[in-house]
Amino acid sequence: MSLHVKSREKVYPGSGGIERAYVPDDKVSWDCEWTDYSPTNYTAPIVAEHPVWADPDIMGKPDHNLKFNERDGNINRVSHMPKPYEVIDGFPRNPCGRTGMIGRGFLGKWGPNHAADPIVTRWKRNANGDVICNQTTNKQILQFVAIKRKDTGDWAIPGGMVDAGDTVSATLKREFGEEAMNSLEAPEEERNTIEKAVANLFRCGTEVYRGYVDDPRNTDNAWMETVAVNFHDAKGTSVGKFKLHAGDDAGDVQWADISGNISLYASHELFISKTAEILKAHW
Ligand code: RP5
Ligand code: MG
Ligand code: MG
Repeated sequence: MSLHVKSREKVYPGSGGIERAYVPDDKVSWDCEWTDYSPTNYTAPIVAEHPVWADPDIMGKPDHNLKFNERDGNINRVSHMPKPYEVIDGFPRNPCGRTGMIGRGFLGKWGPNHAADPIVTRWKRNANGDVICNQTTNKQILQFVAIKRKDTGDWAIPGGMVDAGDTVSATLKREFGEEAMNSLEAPEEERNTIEKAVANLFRCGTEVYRGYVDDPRNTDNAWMETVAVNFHDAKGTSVGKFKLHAGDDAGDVQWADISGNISLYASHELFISKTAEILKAHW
């Protein structure tokens, strides 16, 4: 992962204008000493209220009993990064460096907040069903299911948090069903057909990425990590033929053409570019 950028964006999303301290590129690394570093302390009120999906507040409580870098009950606090993250004075420290903010912002967990990202793809076809190639690269054009996030308005992969005790594979399926097919609101019979097709396609995926996400909600003490998996409907006869319905935290949904010009939420461009490379598609 190159230097995180979105994790340093000035205005913290959804906070009503809370600003991070400015962190220049050469001060991102914790190895660079910075005695005057004065990050903003922000934890969103909804997180501070300690809902079931969030940890308790450990600010001013260095003797807390959260177990970092290990499985803590049914919460996975182990990072996907190659090394365990540092814990300084009882606080986990962002493995990719400074963000200009301490606390948890909108993230529930101290340390890694685990997500899963389903990248569902099909080939772009014309009305006759023939696959379309890009005229310059002569490579087949890939499409993926993109949702428009309600929080930032960015187009994104329909990913979601791995709930405590849940598996990555269950999360991939659930989030795709909720955000892109709106299976929650579909009539029961239709829901069954959709769920069967999704379950079939999701039986065999290709892991595209595992690690840190440059998410605009990251802080020095809480950050997003994900496992992104590609499920490719090569013939376009499975999930590729269903009508998409945005649901949950998605405001809109579409089959989006994949190319190097695409602009997406967090590090999602990186995951999509890796998918295009694996499937030898146009980029
Ligand atoms: C990103 O946030 C992940 O890559 C995933 O797409 C998403 C999970 O958060 P929510 O969609 O649940 O807000 O960092
Ligand atoms: Mg969701
Ligand atoms: Mg989501």
